[in-house]
Amino acid sequence: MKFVNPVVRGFYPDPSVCKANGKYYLVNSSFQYFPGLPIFESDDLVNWTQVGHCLTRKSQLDLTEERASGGIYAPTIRFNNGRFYVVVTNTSGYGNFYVYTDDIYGEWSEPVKVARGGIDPSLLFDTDGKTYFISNGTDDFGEEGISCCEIDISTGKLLTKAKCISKGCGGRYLEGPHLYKINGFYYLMVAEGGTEYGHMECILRSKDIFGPYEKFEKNPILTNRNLGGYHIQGAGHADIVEGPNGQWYMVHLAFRQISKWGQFHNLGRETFLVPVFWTKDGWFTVGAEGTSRSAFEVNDGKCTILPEPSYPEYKWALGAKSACYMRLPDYSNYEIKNNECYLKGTSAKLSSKENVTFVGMRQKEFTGTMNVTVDSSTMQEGQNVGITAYMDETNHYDVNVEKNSSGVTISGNFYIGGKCFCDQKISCSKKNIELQIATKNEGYTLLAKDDSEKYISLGEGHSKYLSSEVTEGFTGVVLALYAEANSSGKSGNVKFSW
Ligand code: 6LW
Repeated sequence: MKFVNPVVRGFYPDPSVCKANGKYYLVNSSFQYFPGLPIFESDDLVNWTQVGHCLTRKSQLDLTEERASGGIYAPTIRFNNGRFYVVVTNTSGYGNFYVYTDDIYGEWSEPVKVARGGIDPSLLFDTDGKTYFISNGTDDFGEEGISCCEIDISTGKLLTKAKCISKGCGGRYLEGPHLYKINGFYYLMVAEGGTEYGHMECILRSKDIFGPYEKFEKNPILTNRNLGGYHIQGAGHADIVEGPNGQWYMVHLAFRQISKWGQFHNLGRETFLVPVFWTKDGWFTVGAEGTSRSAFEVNDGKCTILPEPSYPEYKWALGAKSACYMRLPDYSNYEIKNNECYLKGTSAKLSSKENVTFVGMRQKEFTGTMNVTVDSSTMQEGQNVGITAYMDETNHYDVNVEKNSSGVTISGNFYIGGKCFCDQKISCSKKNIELQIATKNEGYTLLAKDDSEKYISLGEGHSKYLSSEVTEGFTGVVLALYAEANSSGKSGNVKFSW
């Protein structure tokens, strides 16, 4: 099998994978975006199609006023007795819970709460019918590490005290634990080192679920931290599964730097794939000597690093399943059709923690364009709408259209650290206003057509100011449409097309 990484591109972090009915299912974290927890399906672990989301209703997920990178953290997906389970933490107070479904293409259950702390929960359905819940954090005796307890999967009730089963392998930020039972051993896989440049994945095992766990002498089994001048960094937070033809694979998160030496990433953490190789004594190693690469060939239990692939151009087009909204959207403000949509603005602003009218897609590649036309005749005077390369509420680059009595004013607004920089504004009296965001590895250019039908640059902004290294947090850039109401709270049903 030959493949190119990332296998799921753009901000799709914290991957977890399971096998069911001959197919593979993947879930990612989603933070302040709605719906929560995107779900993908694949036949081969390489080509993934989104089938839906787990959290699609307010009763499952209320992200009102949620800060950027708050909300829904790392999930785990498992399949047991014909039922899919996804367990996750809502960090905005609700804590750990799981949802389940018997139909992966349908709706998921209401949340079932698990009264345990920590983040990054995972489930193990043991061969004797018991279900174990693990997460990082403190156990019932005050000990820090990975804690484990038995739960009743029909109610979420705790059946035993939670006990610390491991303190990991010495790295900071012990997280992302998963337990597997394979050939009589309990394997505990954990991420350590933090989700930045020191990230890694380690493995331990025991004959008893509550330990003691023995560490593999070749830990970490995955890290890219020693690859200088290599653009894929931050590899860790992984899950393993037996792939087609009995070859095992690991999905993990990593990020692509904006360049070989530019230690910034604005596309967020993405989903990567590496092969897993079992050793004779029942441990395993992964990837190319424990590293993740942009292209692999896996053959006969060995892997070869393939030459660096060229990354495709990204052409923005809003897709129904991959569309992401902000916090808790009021869907009555949105009407999305094939190549157009109608958005109604409210008093909520883009640069706030409110439920602004906003719909977008993750930026999946460094280079590409987003071309959108706004019908100014559908706007109310004084209202602002536009397109944005959005990292969080204080860091985003927008082509903003404000309607006035004689037409519109279009400006290139660069919000960095909550301050707005605007280099260029143009006036336009046309009905159809054409806007563009052009992206390259190192920068974004904001453009619009003036009355002479030429694209005018409204300024350039560096990608690094929209990177996680600068803005902090766990998300990546989302390329979106937005609409705000005017100061009297009025908005048209503003038509956008692309
Ligand atoms: C995730 C955890 C982490 O739950 O970041 O730094 C959190 N590591 O594993 C959000 O992705």
